[in-house]
Amino acid sequence: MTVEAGRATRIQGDPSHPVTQGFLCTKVNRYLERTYHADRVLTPLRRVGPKGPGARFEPTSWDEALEAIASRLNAIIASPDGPQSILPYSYAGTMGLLQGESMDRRFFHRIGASLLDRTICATAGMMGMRMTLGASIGTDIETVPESDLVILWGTNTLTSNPHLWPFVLQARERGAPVICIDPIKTRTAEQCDEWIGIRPGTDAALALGLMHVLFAEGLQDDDYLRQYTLGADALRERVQEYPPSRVAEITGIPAERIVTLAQQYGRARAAFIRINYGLQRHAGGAMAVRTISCLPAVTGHWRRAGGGVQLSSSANFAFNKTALQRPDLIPAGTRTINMSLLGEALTAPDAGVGGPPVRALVVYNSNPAAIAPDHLTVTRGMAREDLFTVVLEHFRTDTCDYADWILPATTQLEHDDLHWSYGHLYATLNIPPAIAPLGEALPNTEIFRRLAARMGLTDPCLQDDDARLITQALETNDPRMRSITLDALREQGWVRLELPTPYLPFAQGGFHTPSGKCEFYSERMAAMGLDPLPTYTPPYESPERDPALAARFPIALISSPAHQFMNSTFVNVGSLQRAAREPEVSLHPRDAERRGITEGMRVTVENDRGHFEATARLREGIREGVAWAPGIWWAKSSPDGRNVNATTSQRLTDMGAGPVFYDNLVEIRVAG
Ligand SMILES: Nc1nc2c(c(=O)[nH]1)N[C@H]1C(S)=C(S)[C@@H](COP(=O)(O)OP(=O)(O)OC[C@H]3O[C@@H](n4cnc5c(=O)[nH]c(N)nc54)[C@H](O)[C@@H]3O)O[C@H]1N2
Ligand SMILES: Nc1nc2c(c(=O)[nH]1)N[C@H]1C(S)=C(S)[C@@H](COP(=O)(O)OP(=O)(O)OC[C@H]3O[C@@H](n4cnc5c(=O)[nH]c(N)nc54)[C@H](O)[C@@H]3O)O[C@H]1N2
Ligand SMILES: [Mo]
Repeated sequence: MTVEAGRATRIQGDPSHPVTQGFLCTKVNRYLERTYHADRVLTPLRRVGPKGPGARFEPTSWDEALEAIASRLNAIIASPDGPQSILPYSYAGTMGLLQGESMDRRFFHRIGASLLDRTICATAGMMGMRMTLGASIGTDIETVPESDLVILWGTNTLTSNPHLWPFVLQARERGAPVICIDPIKTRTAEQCDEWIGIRPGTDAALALGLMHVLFAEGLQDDDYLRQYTLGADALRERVQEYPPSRVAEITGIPAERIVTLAQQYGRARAAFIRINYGLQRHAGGAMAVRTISCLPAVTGHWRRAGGGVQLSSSANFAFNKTALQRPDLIPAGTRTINMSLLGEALTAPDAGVGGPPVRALVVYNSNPAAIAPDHLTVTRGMAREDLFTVVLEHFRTDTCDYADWILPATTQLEHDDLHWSYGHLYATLNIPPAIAPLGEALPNTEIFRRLAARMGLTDPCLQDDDARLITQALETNDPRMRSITLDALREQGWVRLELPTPYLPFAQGGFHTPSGKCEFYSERMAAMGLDPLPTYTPPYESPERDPALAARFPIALISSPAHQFMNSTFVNVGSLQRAAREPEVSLHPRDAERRGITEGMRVTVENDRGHFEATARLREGIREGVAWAPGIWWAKSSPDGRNVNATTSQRLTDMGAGPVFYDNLVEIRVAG
């Protein structure tokens, strides 16, 4: 960061960082444009006039805002509905440990607010991993150059995880083919040696088919299976049900290619599979992740550098979250509300889970009016006159249109933080901040400290400052965290976890499951009433499960990340918005032709839940029957005031209770 006279003038990555190597993604390159944006919220704002699109606000003082919010929350706590009628709502605006999950949690725990189950992104995949490998731990991406086959499976790496790409290129330079499995020929698939255009939501079937061939052709590693896995015989029997011909029918991939892909995989010594969260946003999302994660144990690729599978590295980090979040403050019997069911929580009299209705919503690090599924139900709930809403934000997002109060929050340049990662193995410290807070903005931690004091809460832990929070996060006996000390972090900014190099997590078993083995057969899943073995679960919205629906809405809509945006963040940054053009929906030319749609036409994308307008883009590089609406536009920056989540549902995944954003059938027609 270059700062001149208190103003940040240039942003750069750290060239010495072993993973990022100084490279910043498209969005963060524009972080200064975003930080100094003329639309930043720089004072507390109070709504004047009605809630909803076009809501008007007037500036006010912190004193007035805090007093009003504190007295309203105290009144709700004292009312018959009690503290559980207050719901915090936060997710990925910042994933910093301080500004994302420290003082905020203490505050809500202490007042006895409803707990929020933070499922919106990753819980299905996390459960798939947990049931199979025991935790969200996988291949160290720094070993990927050693890999002899790279499969990018349900991941648009160049967009959503560009820091992996240089490692993939090194593997390719040494001869590893790079294959992309995705219903869409993404910009990543364009750069790969091969694109396999799978039917959405059918990845588990493909993995079962691959295992069928692996066993049939004797390509399994019997020694690894015997020593380090549980249920290999049962798995072997299960995959008998998935011969290539059947898998071809389910996945839309030719049977010969399924056979040759299995042979390629089985003959490789250290194949690397990168899965991302895209393929778990379907009915059987957890099972899909679980089933794919069985592959490297069948072939024993975990033994060698570069081999294995990675969804996330997050469980390698063992910061002291108990100290940070103080779950001991939670009153016994406090209910939990699933953030993916926000629409239901705000519109059902008992918040969908029993207990009082939600009377107050406190949103920070999130833009639920744009990003939560079934957006029209969400905004109908947020529009309730009796709902008291406070939003901590940088900008007047869709969510702010429903706020009673907006509080100005600092950005990453303006506050302290400590970060983990879900791709690599380095912790990062962000102190001191590069610049002073702009205007009257305050860090989330400070806002919750002040609110607690104003509400008369005297617990000392609600006044711990950021330096103390950092110290508390680092107090742990976990051996992996030994290298992560404040001094080391201060010196370099980032430090690798204390793990061997190369780090081969499961070369000799050591899985984090109850049995210590890779669990093809899961006792825990049997206890949950689920199929204990890998299996294929068709999408909710598919001809298999709902033929009548599929006849009316024949197109599977995927709304994965846009290259220029970070979820709904950066949507209002001019240069990025220009590059993303406008809300678009890509479809196959044959699907377009059948509907009289031509390139650039305004179309309506609809189903029974709702509709939104977008500009049609025709591309050969997409499966027929699939459409792609890159996300996540602010509804208010869309021509008809709606975004893709007008069509997505509040159904949940098989495990982890996550959303099924891409399990979404629609029809597309010429607008008007
Ligand atoms: N630029 C950018 N980067 C981001 C984000 C962003 O919004 N913008 N978001 C960040 C966040 S919060 C997350 S969680 C991560 C990961 O976010 P992900 O949602 O995993 O994003 P992608 O890597 O784009 O992976 C989605 C890919 O999976 C494909 N896909 C969808 N359904 C299926 C399926 O059934 N099977 C298969 N095989 N593929 C399928 C989509 O076509 C898409 O190319 O990205 C992070 N990085
Ligand atoms: N249709 C569809 N919907 C999706 C997805 C999809 O692929 N398709 N992806 C889903 C996924 S993976 C995720 S993770 C969620 C993400 O959903 P969210 O977690 O809501 O993420 P954003 O939309 O980026 O909104 C974050 C907000 O936090 C604000 N913010 C950033 N830093 C700070 C801070 O320090 N303090 C405060 N107070 N605010 C801050 C930003 O200005 C921004 O408005 O969306 C989900 N929704
Ligand atoms: Mo996410």
